[in-house]
Amino acid sequence: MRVLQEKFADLDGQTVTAYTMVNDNNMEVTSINYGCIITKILVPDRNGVVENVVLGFDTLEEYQKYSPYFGAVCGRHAGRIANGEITLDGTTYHLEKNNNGNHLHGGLQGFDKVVWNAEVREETDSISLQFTYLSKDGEEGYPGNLEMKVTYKLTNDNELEISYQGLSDKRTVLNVTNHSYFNLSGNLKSDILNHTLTLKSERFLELNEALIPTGEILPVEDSSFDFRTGRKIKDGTLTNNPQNIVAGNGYDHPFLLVENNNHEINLYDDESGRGLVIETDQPAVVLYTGNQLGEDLSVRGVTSRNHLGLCLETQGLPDSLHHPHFPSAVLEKDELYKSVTRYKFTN
Ligand code: FUC
Repeated sequence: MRVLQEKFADLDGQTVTAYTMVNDNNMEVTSINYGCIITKILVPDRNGVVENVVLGFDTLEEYQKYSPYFGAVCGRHAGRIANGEITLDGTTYHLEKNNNGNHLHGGLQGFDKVVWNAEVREETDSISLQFTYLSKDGEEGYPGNLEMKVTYKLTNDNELEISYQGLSDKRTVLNVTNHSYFNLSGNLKSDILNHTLTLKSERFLELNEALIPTGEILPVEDSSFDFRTGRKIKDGTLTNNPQNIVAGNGYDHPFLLVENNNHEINLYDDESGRGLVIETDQPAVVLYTGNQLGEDLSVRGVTSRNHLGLCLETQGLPDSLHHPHFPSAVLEKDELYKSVTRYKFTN
């Protein structure tokens, strides 16, 4: 196993480096210390052909100007917060409103748009990259100096493990995720509509027109949201279920997981034979099927289009401070936030 390092860009006197972790099966994960962005994941198909299975760019400018959070770590709070307002202990904090009057994915300059420190760690059975970042009190409106640590670890089982840690000197909120857009066809040969998703989830959050949770938790039974025995993503584009329509023809919904760390999220592409099993300790996964990708981006030479990639964002429930019956995103002063999600690729 090895790690290759290459200069990716210069940014305000800082160097952005691309780190490529390579395992003994020639699986590769490349990430940069800007936004902890995963720019590439190369994995074999059923015939051993190694290709890229995530959406990404080759230049920093594209990530800065156009990226819909490709591969990035989102925080401090992934997902939307209505009106960008949170109230903690009687004080209302006004967060950056960067999405139609609401707060999304940490604001204008969230974790996805800052330079992190990076350190390479080589162990016997794995290699890892450890990214650290100090988010200052008041950044994007959030209270507390927050010390963040994100670790990407690659093993010889073709598993990428992402672990998050956070520690704040004030009571605050924290809900982080990775926003990779997967496309298992390899090098974007097809879109993701024929991918099959199996999810251990019985309930999902209803969204309003602004894609903010209404507070209602709906059963998946007898609907295009029932992925329990496997369902193609295209089902969500062929139905007139109002929740698929509100999402822009597809899915953009948090699903509550009934199990953790037990093959709860399973994505499969029959054409290439590639599979992805995601296990997490988080209560939910947001399935976003790239409904807003549009046709304005060139993704390594491929013109973007809706449903070119899909995100499986393991996290807590969005907007939980406005819905007391949701698990809370509050992080107590000096309490260590810890979370792990593992992505295992099969072929
Ligand atoms: C996802 C979605 C959004 C948004 C964005 C790029 O997480 O929830 O609707 O478009 O990412």
